Amino acid sequence: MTTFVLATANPHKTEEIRAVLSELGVTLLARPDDVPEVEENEDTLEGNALAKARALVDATRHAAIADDTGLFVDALGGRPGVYSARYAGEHATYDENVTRLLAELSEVGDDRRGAEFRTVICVAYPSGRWRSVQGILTGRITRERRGIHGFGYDPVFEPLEAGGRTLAEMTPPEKNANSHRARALRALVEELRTSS
Ligand code: ITT
Repeated sequence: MTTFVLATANPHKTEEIRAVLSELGVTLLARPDDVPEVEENEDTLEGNALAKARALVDATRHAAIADDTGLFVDALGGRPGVYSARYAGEHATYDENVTRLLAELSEVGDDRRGAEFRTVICVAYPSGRWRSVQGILTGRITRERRGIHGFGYDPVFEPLEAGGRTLAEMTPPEKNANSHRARALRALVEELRTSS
């Protein structure tokens, strides 16, 4: 299996991707520091993931993989979705985004707080060929933050099969065993096995 450059600039995502892929036998090269961050201007996760992967292919001439993730909340018609990083404003912190989410859902009943994380992983090659795969984790948004692990919306996201714990109440290996990102990464490895 090929070696890939990892396109994400997010250290939390990098750690999770490395942990899952090392178990699956894929080697990753670090993202060179001098590659500028890509503007995420597309209106789909796949469009953004492809733009991020292609930028790294152009900069390194190596095959690259990129992740784009969003939180899709049922009661908000799928928002913040592709715009999850800037839900509370252009340079919003994780904490500000979570505060806005809890505020928007404050009047929403316990039976209507469904949501899902979707991760699209894109692999792009110097030849111009590319592929994408998706991983989905279904759950609900809690009424308050719980847990100290993970990042982003993890403290308020309770996966359906997690026995009432949020993702932030799971250790990194527990999150990585079944998360949206882990599911997408496993699909990627399957795709690489069958297409090579
Ligand atoms: P790169 O584009 O450099 O990969 P990013 O932080 O911009 O990093 P995304 O656009 O994919 O990443 O992610 C959008 C937001 O979704 C991110 O800022 C987090 O708030 C949230 N997010 C992504 N993955 C998450 C996860 O596993 N758990 C909780 N929140 C997550």
